[in-house]
Amino acid sequence: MIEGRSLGLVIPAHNEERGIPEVLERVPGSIDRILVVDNCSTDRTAEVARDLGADVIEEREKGYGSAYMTGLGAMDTDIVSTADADGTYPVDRIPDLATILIEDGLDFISARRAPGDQARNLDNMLRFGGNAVLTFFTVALFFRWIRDSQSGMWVFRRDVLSSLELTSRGMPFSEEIKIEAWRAPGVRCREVGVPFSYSTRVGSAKLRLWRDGVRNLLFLFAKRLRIPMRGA
Ligand SMILES: Nc1nc2c(ncn2[C@@H]2O[C@H](COP(=O)(O)OP(=O)(O)O)[C@@H](O)[C@H]2O)c(=O)[nH]1
Ligand SMILES: [Mg+2]
Repeated sequence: MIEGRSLGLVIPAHNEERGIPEVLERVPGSIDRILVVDNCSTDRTAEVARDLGADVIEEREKGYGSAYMTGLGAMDTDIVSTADADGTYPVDRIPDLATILIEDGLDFISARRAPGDQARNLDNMLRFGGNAVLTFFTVALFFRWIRDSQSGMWVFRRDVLSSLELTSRGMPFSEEIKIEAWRAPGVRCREVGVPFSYSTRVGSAKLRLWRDGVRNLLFLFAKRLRIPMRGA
């Protein structure tokens, strides 16, 4: 509970038996409910999550957005937060973000990732470059001042979901939820910086850099032009 409001955390997970403990062990006590969405895992993700006290639901349609649509729909707390199942996001900061949400009268916060001690390898540079390109086009196409369009950590009032038109079932879900929140009438949004490091990821990345990067970019144009994009 934060200031009398219940607080939940939704975590999409595809084969993250190693990442789940990294996340769940750092979840602060003020988070009332943790919901792991097991998305077609072939490892012990669900079992590990249950053993650590999380509720687990299954989503059989594979995809980051599919997992979130199911998980967000099943969450019942006043305030909802999200994070990857890989240990990269500082879940210990969620209560602070929820406090800002309540005290500043906001509806939606997206955590802006401030890079920490990042290893300078090609993979990380491509991620930063890709994120910069996608964020540039998000701002250019939708005229909303967002600086980290690909962040997967959000803290928001659950009732804003009904104002958002979410169509993506894949990785573009992350940019889409921000675009929708930022342009929904009456929904007050803010980005708040959090420490972040890709290098802390446990287990293999599920994102495929080039394929998902290009898809996320095409999705922005398709959404801007209101053309439904298959497989997004
Ligand atoms: N890419 C992807 N991630 C999924 C899927 N289902 C659940 N996830 C989870 O979504 C999160 C994001 O994936 P990740 O590889 O960390 O992407 P990145 O943080 O952008 O590098 C992880 O917790 C995954 O386990 C899926 O079908 N595809
Ligand atoms: Mg991740």
